[in-house]
Amino acid sequence: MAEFTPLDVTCVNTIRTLAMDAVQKANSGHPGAPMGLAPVAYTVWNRFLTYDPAHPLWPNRDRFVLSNGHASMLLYSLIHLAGIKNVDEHGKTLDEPSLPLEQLKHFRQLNSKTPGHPEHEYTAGVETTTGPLGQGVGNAVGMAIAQKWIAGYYGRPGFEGLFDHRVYAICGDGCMMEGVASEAASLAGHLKLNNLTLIYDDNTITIDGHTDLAFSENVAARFEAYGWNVLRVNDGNDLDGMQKALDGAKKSTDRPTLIVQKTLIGYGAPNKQNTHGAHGEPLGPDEIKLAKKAYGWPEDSSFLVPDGVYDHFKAGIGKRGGDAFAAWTKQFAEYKAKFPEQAAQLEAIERRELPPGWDKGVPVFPADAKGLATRESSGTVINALAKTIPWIVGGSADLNPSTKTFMKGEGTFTATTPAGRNIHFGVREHGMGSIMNGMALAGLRSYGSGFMIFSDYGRPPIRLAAIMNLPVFYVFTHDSIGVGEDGPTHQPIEQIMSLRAIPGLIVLRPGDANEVAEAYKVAVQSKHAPVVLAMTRQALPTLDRTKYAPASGLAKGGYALNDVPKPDVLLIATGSEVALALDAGEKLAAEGIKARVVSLPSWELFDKQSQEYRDSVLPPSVTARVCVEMGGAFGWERFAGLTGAIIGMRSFGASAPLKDLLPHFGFTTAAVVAAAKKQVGK
Ligand SMILES: Cc1ncc(C[n+]2csc(CCOP(=O)(O)OP(=O)(O)O)c2C)c(N)n1
Ligand SMILES: [Mg+2]
Repeated sequence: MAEFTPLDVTCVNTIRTLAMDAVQKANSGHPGAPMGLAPVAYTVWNRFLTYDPAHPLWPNRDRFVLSNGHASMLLYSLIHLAGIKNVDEHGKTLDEPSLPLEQLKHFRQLNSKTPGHPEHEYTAGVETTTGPLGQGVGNAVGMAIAQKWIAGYYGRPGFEGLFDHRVYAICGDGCMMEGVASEAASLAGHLKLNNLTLIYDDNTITIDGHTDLAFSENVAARFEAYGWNVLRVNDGNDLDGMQKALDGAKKSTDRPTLIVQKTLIGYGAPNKQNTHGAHGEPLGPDEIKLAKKAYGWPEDSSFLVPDGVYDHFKAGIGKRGGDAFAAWTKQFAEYKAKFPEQAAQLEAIERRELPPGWDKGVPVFPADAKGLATRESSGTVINALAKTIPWIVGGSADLNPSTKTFMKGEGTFTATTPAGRNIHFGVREHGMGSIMNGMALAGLRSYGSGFMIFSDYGRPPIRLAAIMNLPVFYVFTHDSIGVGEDGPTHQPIEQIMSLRAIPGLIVLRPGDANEVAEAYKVAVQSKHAPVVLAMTRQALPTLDRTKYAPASGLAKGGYALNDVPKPDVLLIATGSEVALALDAGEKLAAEGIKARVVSLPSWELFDKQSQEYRDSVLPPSVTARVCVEMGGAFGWERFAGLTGAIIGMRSFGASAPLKDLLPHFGFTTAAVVAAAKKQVGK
């Protein structure tokens, strides 16, 4: 092993001082963790990470995840020193640095490329958006799963080197306390993801003070119990020890590795190191001077990168990554010649495109008054798409028999069958979402399913998928009090509306089997937005589309189902309530009241249409309106207006057969008819 030299230590101290100086200049941020973690992060980057700074989106690059995102200056310093190139919004690499020194000087400022917490797609070199503690651990597990799957599915003898990257992640005490990290780590151990190395910054300090205030478990023993290979480095400056541990991680054949890395938060700052005072505020000019003195650094310097540092990164990560990229490019050309179809698919994955003919198997469902649950038609559609889009990979949080999202004949992803496309996430909604994000960051069309009520258990990664513009999709079934006997704990009320409140997330609540098919088309064609598909437990009629407008109207978010040019009243419904509204519309027609029935499966897609289109569907002059959705009424004022009626839920549900719940909570044709008549003054 190559000896560490004083230049290596200079590189480490450059990372430390850049972090200190940037936080001080911004007068905001977290200097302590970067100062403690600089040696191990440096060792990972300059000695292990196979990453070509000139090609930041190279698919076989090793991934580096900073789960303790508050330590963002650690990552920004590394991106700067490694000379990672910038990437434009189309994924084209530019001949300019991602983070010139100037950007470090604008840490945390408006429009700088160095926001408070790392933001994926915003700063080249940032693999995932972190800050909500624990998420990075889940993302890293997802990336490790994606690597295994891609190698399993696309790997061919002699071409193993095309798909052999590793995932490195750093996390802190906070991540280790968060449940999401435990969920993901438990699954990672079960799946024997030996391509994953997690470095735990065991500095025993969090915001409130010493971890003994709230955290006294043996983390190493916990991870051993999860089935991880656990290694320890007891000194935060022991570069040789780090190198040994990281080598050990690479040698693990059947387990992911946790390196329990002891560090001192704020290392070198004499009055603040090893205290929570170093966590989340600038050190102050005096303390910075003292720390620089301790490093043997010019005390009055600021943003100093000593001679030789850039070159040392060039000779380390730059050379290793550049050579690997060149070898990979050559080998990929050979692969492409031998396996053109697979190579084309891999290229489509990178561009988030779909294969030709992806929609040819999507079924059209015949009209059927008895109909079927949308979770059932959903199962049919996802299975059709699974045949044409091989990189749809996902599963449920232990609810396959209920959510119907198992892809038949596509195998199960396990340590020994890594080409399997069904993932058993276990009862881990939060971990599932975080893992899905990691998989999507690697280009896979990841999905997860569960009960709508438990979307709350996995909400943080849904929000992060929206922040990162990741096209994951969720299939949340049992989407209303239609759940029936399971009662209020299982009946979603506010969930659908609260998902609509997440910016950028597309929520779709299809009203019959053909709207389900159209909803899936939207979901898989989405390139930059996550999608939630809300599906019923109970059967819904499949509408006769010779009588009503085609289901393709779903893509516009909302459309008129019946042809009523000058309506007296608008009946606006989603999902299972569309049939109810149509029924009410017919009763009203018999009484001479012209009701236009509008299916509004997606507020977000409807919002994207022109004012003209929206007004044509919901004419502003028609203020007599009834909105019907078997979810929380809160928010429907937006379409009902000040005087319209809202038939929704204003309490929790109840445990009873659905046939009794519907009249009890007012979801009947008679109730809709009565509300509409009141609206038109009859
Ligand atoms: C889910 C979540 N909860 C709370 C926070 C606020 N927060 C940021 S850092 C931190 C303490 C983290 O401690 P640790 O990971 O040990 O970081 P260190 O102090 O060692 O840098 C907290 C509570 C957060 N970012 N995410
Ligand atoms: Mg800590």
